[in-house]
Amino acid sequence: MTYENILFERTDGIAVITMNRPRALNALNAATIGELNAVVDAIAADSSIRAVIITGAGEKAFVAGADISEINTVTSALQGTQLSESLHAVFFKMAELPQVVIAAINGFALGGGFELALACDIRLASENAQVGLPEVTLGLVPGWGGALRLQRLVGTGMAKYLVLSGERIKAAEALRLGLVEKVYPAEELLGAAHALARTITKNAPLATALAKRLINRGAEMSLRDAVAYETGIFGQLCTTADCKEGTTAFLEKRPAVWQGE
Ligand code: DAK
Repeated sequence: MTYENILFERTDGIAVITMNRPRALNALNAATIGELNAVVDAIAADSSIRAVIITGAGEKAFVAGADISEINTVTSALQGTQLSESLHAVFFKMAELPQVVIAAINGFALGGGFELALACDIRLASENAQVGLPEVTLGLVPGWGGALRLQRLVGTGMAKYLVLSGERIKAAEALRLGLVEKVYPAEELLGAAHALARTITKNAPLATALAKRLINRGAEMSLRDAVAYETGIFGQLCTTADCKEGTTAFLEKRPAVWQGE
């Protein structure tokens, strides 16, 4: 399947989603959101894909936000609500994927673009990247979960600082604040994302899928409930063929061969 605003490639178990509207710095219009939804569905249905990388076409932007010319035409609260819900649904589907989703932020990730990166599991950035939530400069609040994911990622004070100021944060500062996990020279970013994807996919597939789910669900629970949830997952993994294989391979001083069972 080909898409108008997204490039979607699969190689050696790693899928790369490239947001591809460079004339608008890859801004998210309704058509692109529909395509992203279809791509995420395709990934969910393809167990040969073990990891996902999301990046932006061109050298300037990951995604420069929602398409401002489209937002400008929204005339009713219902239309705005539907626009909001459309991407919420995609982001929750991404969270439910067993595959890790890595954002390779190769330039501006602003507004909806930063919200997309925040909905990914891990954020890597190029040295020229800039992130921010400038919605208040347009008379809006982040409408795709950005303020709330940011609050969970870096705390209430920093979330308020970033959302209320609308300030753009350069990569080095974003790293210091915990908005991104690693920063690389621009020409090394995609290679680093692939290397991280390969590192993760060398590990036991059920364990990595359930580790992602544990951290995602655990973030929504009290610590007491979260550790009870962890105990269930841990017990479940102890009975898998992969746990037997992983521990046996260690004792036999050989690499493990995973079955995903
Ligand atoms: N939408 C549409 N076009 C955009 C765009 C965007 N977000 N960002 C850039 N472009 C277009 C520019 O208009 C320009 O088009 P032409 O003039 O060449 O036709 C082209 O991309 C190149 O951009 P610039 O010429 O501006 O490039 P510069 O290097 O000078 O500046 C920049 C780069 C990223 C600093 C600048 O383009 C910029 O400030 N862009 C806008 C950033 C921004 O404010 N993004 C939107 C954040 S608000 C909602 C849910 C969510 C949202 C809204 C509603 N509902 C549920 C209703 C989310 C809102 C947001 O994302």
